[in-house]
Amino acid sequence: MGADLVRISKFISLVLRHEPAAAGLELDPQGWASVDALIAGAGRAGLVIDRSILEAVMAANDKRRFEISADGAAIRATHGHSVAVETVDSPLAPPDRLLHGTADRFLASIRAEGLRPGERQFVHLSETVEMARTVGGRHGRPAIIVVDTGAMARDGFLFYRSSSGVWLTRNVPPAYLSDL
Ligand code: HQG
Repeated sequence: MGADLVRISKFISLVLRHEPAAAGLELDPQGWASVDALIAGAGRAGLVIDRSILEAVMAANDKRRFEISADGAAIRATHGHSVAVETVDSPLAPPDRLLHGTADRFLASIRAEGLRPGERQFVHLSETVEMARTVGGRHGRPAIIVVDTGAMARDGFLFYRSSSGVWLTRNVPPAYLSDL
């Protein structure tokens, strides 16, 4: 992705996940915002975008971070929210295990406390080692933790899969964690 598209993608992530007011937007309860309002708000913030640029950002996105509604009028982030919106549908049975990518300096605390969502609404879990390593590498030297999602599901924890393919759950107690 070119530098401009990355800047635009980061701005859209910021407003659709964390700070809609930064673009003068309001999110509906499911996290949707008006595409026209987003384009106008980005312009006021100094980022000139239009629908074709928006489509280029979405196409260049390795992770499908955003989705556009069927009628083309609304856009929302698929994962990563700190604002409380209901972007997930029904809970889904997870695979037997999933992975969490983190930085090695967090491991001691994670083993003691479990995985917490921090600023976000959910703990984010990955299906592949490759994805977990990428997620963890954003924070430092990557480390990968195995989550016994099968046991969690049997114990009543709920899981959701975002349309970006990221698994989401509210928290993971330490008993369900092990090393890769
Ligand atoms: C860590 C990106 C200490 C956790 C990614 C993580 C993802 C703890 C950090 C999505 C802890 C939070 C989310 C504990 C968790 N003690 N550290 N008890 N529990 N942590 O960024 O999962 O590219 O909020 O391991 O790909 O890294 O933006 O979460 O390292 O899907 O589309 O606290 O964001 O997506 O960091 O990333 P984050 P995350 P995008």
